Amino acid sequence: MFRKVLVANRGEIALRIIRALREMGIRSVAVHSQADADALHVKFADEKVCIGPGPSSQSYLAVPSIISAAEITRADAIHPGYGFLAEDAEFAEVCEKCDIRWIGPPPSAMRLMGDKIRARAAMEEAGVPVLPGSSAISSEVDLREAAERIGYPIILKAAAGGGGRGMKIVRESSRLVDDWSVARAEALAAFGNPDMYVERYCERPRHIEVQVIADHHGAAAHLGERECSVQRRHQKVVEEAPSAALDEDVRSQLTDAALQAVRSIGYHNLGTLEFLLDADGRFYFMEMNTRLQVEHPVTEMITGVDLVREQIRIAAGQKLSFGMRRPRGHAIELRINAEDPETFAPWPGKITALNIPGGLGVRVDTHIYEGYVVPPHYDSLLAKLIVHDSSREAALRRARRCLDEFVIEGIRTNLPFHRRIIDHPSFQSGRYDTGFVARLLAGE
Ligand code: MV4
Repeated sequence: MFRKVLVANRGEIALRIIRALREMGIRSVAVHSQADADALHVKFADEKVCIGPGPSSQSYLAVPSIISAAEITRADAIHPGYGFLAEDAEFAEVCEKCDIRWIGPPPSAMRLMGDKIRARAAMEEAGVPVLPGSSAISSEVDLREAAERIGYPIILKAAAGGGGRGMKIVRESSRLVDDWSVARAEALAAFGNPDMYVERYCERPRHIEVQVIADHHGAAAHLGERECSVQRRHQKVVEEAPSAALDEDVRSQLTDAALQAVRSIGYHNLGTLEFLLDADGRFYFMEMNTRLQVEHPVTEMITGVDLVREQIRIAAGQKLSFGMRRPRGHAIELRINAEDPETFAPWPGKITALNIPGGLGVRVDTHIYEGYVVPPHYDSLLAKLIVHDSSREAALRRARRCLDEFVIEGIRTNLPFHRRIIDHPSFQSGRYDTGFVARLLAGE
């Protein structure tokens, strides 16, 4: 097992990883920007290294500074968390070349899933359902042929896109070529890669993802699904497990497909397969995230598996510590952000008063404290409130109770927005899709 691990991240997830390391008897190294000198992840790590100024480009994304910090502190491995360098295959390779173990999947798998066209082909190869679509479109003739074959509406997607970036819906053939040109130019500007492909557009889908994990000894497992349809502009706001939209039959088809995918691409460590679920209950592969996800605690709450500990064990060459798990009860996660609850504008500043909810079945993953100053340089996630209870109804009541107890003063937060979501009849009933938040905001 590793003696010392460097955590290449900040905020709640850095703290989450440092906690796992401490429980495993592994020393932790925090890296931090000048803006994060007073951050909790720095306080709770065994060692700390300042790696640069506030902006992430000069700190949490600065590969040479992070590698130097690992070498100076003689860390055996790096855990990247989520965001920043977590899906950077090149960084993973640099780590391994410097004899620092990468706590994540093989760089080859990261690269495969980073190219949405190759990922789609690999899934089709593995027998995982994908929507009718194309490979890379290289000419107007290609484009027309694909669109006619698939039928409208279609969606144009960037090979280098993902997470909702670089997409365009086309509803009629008269818009096709113009939209493609614009999308292509946008993809080139945003990702340095103009490659596009086409899929049939699925209206009002649900976003359901499957947590998978595999060790280097041939063991692979899924840990059930997470329902992530409550999103605003491709940012998840609420996640829950299990999904209210799946019966046992579709659930087992979905998890079987995810597991089959993992085995077929030679994947190791933790990953998530994202699927669209259409109104008829059919599911289709969307993309695979080759990292620990923000919403991983939802799965931890219903399975009892410490996913970060498993990641570390797997990277150190150990076996999965569990067999297949029957999920228990229901978990809901609310992402609490420093933002205006009406306009969603980021709202950095000093937290002057704080009350964090607690009690049975309540978990709050956060790095904030009274007096903490939320810096302007990073994403607005302040805390994740995760509740667990025996049923969805009971978990909803617990979430509502915790929202009543949660007090954050001095800055604006989306706590009021969460109360609107939790109280909404569509959310209460479990019958919602990826258009739910937009309709809520439109007053429908
Ligand atoms: C789609 C789709 C409908 N049809 N693909 C958005 C994020 C990226 N992972 C892919 N996304 C979508 N792909 C086809 N063929 C609808 C979306 C989509 C979406 C997906 C999940 C969650 C929220 C969403 C919001 C808008 C669009």
